Amino acid sequence: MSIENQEKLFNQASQILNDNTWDGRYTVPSANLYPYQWNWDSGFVAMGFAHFDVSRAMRELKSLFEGQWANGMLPHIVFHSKKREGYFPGPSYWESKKVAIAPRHVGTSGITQPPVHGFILEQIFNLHPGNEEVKDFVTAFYPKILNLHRYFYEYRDPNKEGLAFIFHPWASGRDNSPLWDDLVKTIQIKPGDIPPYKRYDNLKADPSERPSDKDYDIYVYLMELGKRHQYDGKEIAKDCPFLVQDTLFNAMLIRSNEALIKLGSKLGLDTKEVEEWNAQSKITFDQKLWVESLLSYAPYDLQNDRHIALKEIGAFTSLYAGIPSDNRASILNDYITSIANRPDGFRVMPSFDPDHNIFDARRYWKGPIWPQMNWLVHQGLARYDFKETANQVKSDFLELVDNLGFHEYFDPRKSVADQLKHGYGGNHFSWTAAVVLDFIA
Ligand code: 2M8
Repeated sequence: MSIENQEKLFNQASQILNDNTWDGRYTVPSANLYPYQWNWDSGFVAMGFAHFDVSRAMRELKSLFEGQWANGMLPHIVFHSKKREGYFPGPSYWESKKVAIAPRHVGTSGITQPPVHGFILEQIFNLHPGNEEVKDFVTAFYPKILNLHRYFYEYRDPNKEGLAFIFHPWASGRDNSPLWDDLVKTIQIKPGDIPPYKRYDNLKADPSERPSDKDYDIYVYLMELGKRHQYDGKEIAKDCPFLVQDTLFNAMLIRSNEALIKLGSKLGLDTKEVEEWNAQSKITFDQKLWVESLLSYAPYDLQNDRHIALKEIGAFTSLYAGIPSDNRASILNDYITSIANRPDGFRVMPSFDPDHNIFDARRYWKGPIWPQMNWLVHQGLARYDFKETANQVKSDFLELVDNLGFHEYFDPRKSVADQLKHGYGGNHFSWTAAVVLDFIA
């Protein structure tokens, strides 16, 4: 890509992040579709800001952690705005203020999202060597992330294996991924189990690119279950039908642990606890989640005691966390290369197995390319020195944004995407902008 083009994308991306910032304090993923502050979106946003306005980067994380609960849990949405912005479930749905350990001054959701904040903090720190303000910020912020990780090991790991469970598909960040299809089919919703509710997402984005109404019923069912247990992980573990040790979620935890260890040793902080967590987590992830017949890692369904053996993008983020041996890493790299070389012309990296009959190139987490996932996969491939594949993952993404705009997700089929001339879901999307900023900085 030419220097002029890179400059153009950099300027557009920074403009999007500035435009999506509300009250100068927090950035919404998309002003229309997601009008509050989201957990892992804001992690990527902070990394994007760190390239041109590090004060905003730090402010973004501070605002997000205003929503942190007393037990360390970081909710997936922080509702700084009390207005009903046309999003379901909005601030009043969760009833977080009825929970004694939730913040008093701001409403939040009761579920969490992939813990990216440790390595985001490391990115910000590394981008600003010698900046005393950044150093002070990182030192002050470190215990908040440590508390978050402690929460996962204490409340979300009933067998003390070193892997955290999630109890809602939204917590995986990959809402309607085919990973969850079979498991959610086991949940029978009876009349009266869920309250009436109204979706807005499928009015604002093309419904064929969004989760189905059936998916939403399950989301509400599981939120109701969480609410009944005051979102207490230990209680939820006892009777929730959806209890999953997810690949992406735990890879993010492990990579963020590693970041805390590295930052802690640079800043003279105590890293003993996080080192112990991480040593166990890395081993359990590699041993328990690898499925030889799939030649990949797969999430583990704790209630039914089985792997969810499907080829899906979360597994590939294990590379960024340094989990696989060189041999397993090569297997993962070969798979990505095979998709890039398909005769029917695919950009990498689709979020789900294109050869599976559930694959859907348009529908949300059932196949499209997602910006932040390409960033994570790129980092992992680079870590293992798979330079060519890493470059492909990066250039395919930048080409999509350059040709089609800053969308939420994209069609991986070259012929379709190039003819369509647009991406899917929301536009002027924050994490798309953030990833562009980091890739071309
Ligand atoms: C999507 O999820 C939200 C619920 O959290 C939704 O569909 O309403 C997911 O892509 C999630 O990973 C993302 O954080 C969120 C905001 O971009 O949107």
